[in-house]
Amino acid sequence: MHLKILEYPDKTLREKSVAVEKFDALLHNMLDAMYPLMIQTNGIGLAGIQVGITKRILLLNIPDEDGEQPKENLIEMINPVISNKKGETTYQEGCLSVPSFYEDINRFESISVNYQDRDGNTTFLEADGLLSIAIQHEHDHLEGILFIDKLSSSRRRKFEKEYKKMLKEKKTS
Ligand code: Y12
Ligand code: CO
Repeated sequence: MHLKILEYPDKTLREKSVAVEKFDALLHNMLDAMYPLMIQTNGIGLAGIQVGITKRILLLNIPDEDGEQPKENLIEMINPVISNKKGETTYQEGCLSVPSFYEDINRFESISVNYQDRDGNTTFLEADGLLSIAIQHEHDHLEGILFIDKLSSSRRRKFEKEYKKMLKEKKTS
């Protein structure tokens, strides 16, 4: 399965992803194809919609203390539901679908997540720190929300200007 990361302002990124009902070989193939793409592009999180798959699936692989991302640390979440949102934290976020742009974003500090694994088994996770931020960022993708939507209107205008310029330069280079 050949996948490509969709980049803003691709309209597909605005679609709402649908719940997974079949935990079959097709789902496994999609997850297996997303993982190497996330690692090759230096990602730590990737949602299905970012590669044009409108299903409620996401991958997370938070770097360890040595900056490594061993595959055993990979978390696959199917149909995640976030609850128990507590506290507030700010982190400079980036997104593979919004290349070369990083901005401070406010999120909940800690969350709980109910989700299914690739075989449909129900799982529960309590998260804080970078994992909590990454889950919230990726979960937003499932709703068609990008981190740039959370910017103040003045920061958003600045972003749109800079991003347009970057796309223009990319085109002519
Ligand atoms: C904290 C904040 C945000 C997340 C969501 C997951 N975000 C990413 O995985 C972002 C990856 C990223 C990688 C880049 O590097 C390359 O594309 C090679 C990058 O650099 C450029 O676009 C030039 C930007 C973002 C989780 C936790
Ligand atoms: Co993203």
